[in-house]
Amino acid sequence: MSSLMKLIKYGGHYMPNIIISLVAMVIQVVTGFYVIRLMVVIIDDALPAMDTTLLLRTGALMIGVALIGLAMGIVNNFNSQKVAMYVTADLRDDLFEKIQALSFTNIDKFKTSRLITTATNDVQRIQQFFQMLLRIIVRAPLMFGIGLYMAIDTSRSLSNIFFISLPLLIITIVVIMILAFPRYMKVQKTIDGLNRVTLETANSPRVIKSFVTTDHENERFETANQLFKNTNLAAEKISFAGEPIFMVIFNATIAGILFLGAYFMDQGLLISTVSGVALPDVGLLMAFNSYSMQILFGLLMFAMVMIFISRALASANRIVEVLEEEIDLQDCVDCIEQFDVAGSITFNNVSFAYEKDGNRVLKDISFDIEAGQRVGIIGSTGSGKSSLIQLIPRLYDTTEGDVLIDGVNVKQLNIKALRSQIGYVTQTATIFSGSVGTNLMMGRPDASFDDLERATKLAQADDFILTYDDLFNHEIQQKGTNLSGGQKQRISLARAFVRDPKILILDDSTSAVDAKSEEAILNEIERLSHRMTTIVISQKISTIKDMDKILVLNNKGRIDGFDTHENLMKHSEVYQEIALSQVGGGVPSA
Ligand code: DUT
Ligand code: MG
Repeated sequence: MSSLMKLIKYGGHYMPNIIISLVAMVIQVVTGFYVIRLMVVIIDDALPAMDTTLLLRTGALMIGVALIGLAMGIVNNFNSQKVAMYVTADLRDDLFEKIQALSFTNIDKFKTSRLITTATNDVQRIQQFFQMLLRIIVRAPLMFGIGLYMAIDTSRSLSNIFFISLPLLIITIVVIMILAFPRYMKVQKTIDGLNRVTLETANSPRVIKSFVTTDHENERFETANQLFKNTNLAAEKISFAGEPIFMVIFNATIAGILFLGAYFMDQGLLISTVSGVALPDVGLLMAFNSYSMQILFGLLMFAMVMIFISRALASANRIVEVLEEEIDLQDCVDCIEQFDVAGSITFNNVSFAYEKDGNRVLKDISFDIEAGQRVGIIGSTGSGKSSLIQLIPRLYDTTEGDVLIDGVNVKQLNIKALRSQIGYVTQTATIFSGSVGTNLMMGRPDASFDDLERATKLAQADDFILTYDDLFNHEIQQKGTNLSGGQKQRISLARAFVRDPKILILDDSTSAVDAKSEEAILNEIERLSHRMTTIVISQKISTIKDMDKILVLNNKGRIDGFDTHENLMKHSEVYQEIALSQVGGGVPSA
């Protein structure tokens, strides 16, 4: 419940609308009761006495009051919709901001599909909740309270019927709540599953089609879909089952009132005297019946609110969980805000695991890279190369040991300032929809045309970009589907060059580039080496053998050697093995 209260606080910014909405609602409820009173006047006074003037006057008043009620209903509705929309828009903004701030470890924990469900579906539920809340929350207790008071005031003896029907109704509501809540919680979880499959399928249509695993994907989706359907059905069944039970009690109460009323009249009770003639007090019975309806509708609305609350509660918990997730990779409090990286990198006994208490991917890694050095990293797949370099821009924190840049622990450096001086080209080239230019300028938002041109040349991307009629304005489709693998790699390389980084990290970033372009890129890096430190991960010895030093990782996450190509060929078994397997792959004998 506390998580829902936290979200309700979002309404605070829209107090005027909330107040207008609530006041309108109170007026609407009061007009409803006033109409009943007027009806009693017509039945008990105007009709028996054949008083046409009173009849017309009261009738006109009834219409007027009913219209005011209607207008107030519209005002209430409009304002509650507005508040619900605004509140959830704010909520979505906050969620998005938080998701962006989450570290990789946080995201690994939540999973992308879960975050998507929360930012869309869960927020939708909260929107529905707000709409309901402002329309019903005050109306239900008002209708119930005033109705009960008026009914007892009208006839104490008839009111006895409530001793039976109200407890029954309240028990029904409570049972529905208890049964529905855990089920709705489960429904949200199955939506995650559905999103996960959809996301994966939509993300890799080519792999699925070429491996002809469409059937398998369909099956996976079918399973997730069935699970969602069944869980949803189980939850809705509770609401559906509750409704008829509720209606039976509701109708039985009305029937009971009429039956009791007729019985009392038969017994000579409920009689009023008009102009000396004793008549059954039909007006009183009708009024009592109308008040009862208000009481029952009040309860019915309350039951509906409860169902919406139980749904919203599940979503609210999930939203607040994300909003309050402690970002495990925080900027330090007294960190160095402004600094110019020179480019030396030190690892001191670094160990790293992706999950707390998880398997160590890197173990006791120590090495020094001087500013301006070019360092290659090699090791078999899964040896931890990508994991290692992600610790430099502090995308993850070490589990043990420290990473230092220019002798300062990266944890003491302002994250934004640190990352802005590092050019990191990820293993899979990531391209965003937009233009070539917008992609490149992610490297540096204030880059000039010349900067873009220079970076493009360094990355050997000029040969295709400069052939576009619209140059940097050339459109790129989502995920760069209109580019080849090598083109994507070169654009992401250029994006890192635009930044003019002090530390350049290439994670197997030339794997899809032709040999000639790769050589040209490596030559450019060598030419620029006085300006920056470069780390190049590669599976190929030919790519890194001319580097100043090469770091070799074995398949246990430890360093097997950190030396020049020549020395490694003599002393590192792992390196020798890799070299041997690549003979003929462009490696001259050592
Ligand atoms: N790993 C995780 N979670 C991740 C990424 C990797 O658990 O988010 C594991 C997989 C592997 C180990 O860490 O067992 C090292 O992975 P890494 O990607 O660092 O290996 P690599 O040397 O870069 O392999 P490749 O040459 O295939 O890129
Ligand atoms: Mg890798």
